[in-house]
Amino acid sequence: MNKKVYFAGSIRGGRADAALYAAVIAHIKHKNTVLTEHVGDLKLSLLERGEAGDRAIYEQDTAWLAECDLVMAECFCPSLGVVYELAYAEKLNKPCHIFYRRSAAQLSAMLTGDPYFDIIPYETEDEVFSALDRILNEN
Ligand code: 6K6
Repeated sequence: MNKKVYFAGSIRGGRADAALYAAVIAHIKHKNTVLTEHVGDLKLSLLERGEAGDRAIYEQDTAWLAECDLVMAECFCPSLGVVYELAYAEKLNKPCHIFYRRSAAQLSAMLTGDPYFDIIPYETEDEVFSALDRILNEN
């Protein structure tokens, strides 16, 4: 089944992993829909505000969180926006899958301590893709 995926990744929190976001988004898009493609935009600068202001970004992103079937978040770069989105999605009872690079990132206890979240440690991009396929093929 084609699922609507809300992919969350750092923007103002830092773009060190932007190429990974782009690869993950391209992978998901083979068979599913990604509502938040801009997160993988490699040309996006840290100060980018887009054509819309912050209020419009908030309105659009919370509408997409309400519309999506599931949330996938990459948490290598600590991002206030991503953590906000995860808490918001939990309130909406959306399934939330959190990826983080085992050797490079320490997740907040507020994420790892919350049994609602599916936490997926990885080391290689291939591990990310197989976990994504498993999740997207469920149900
Ligand atoms: C225009 C083109 C690309 O980005 C823009 C403008 N900025 C944003 N547009 C849409 N969503 C955003 C934007 N800035 C942050 N977000 C949301 O917050 C995304 O869904 C990310 O998952 C998350 C990143 O938060 P920060 O705190 O790292 O910026």
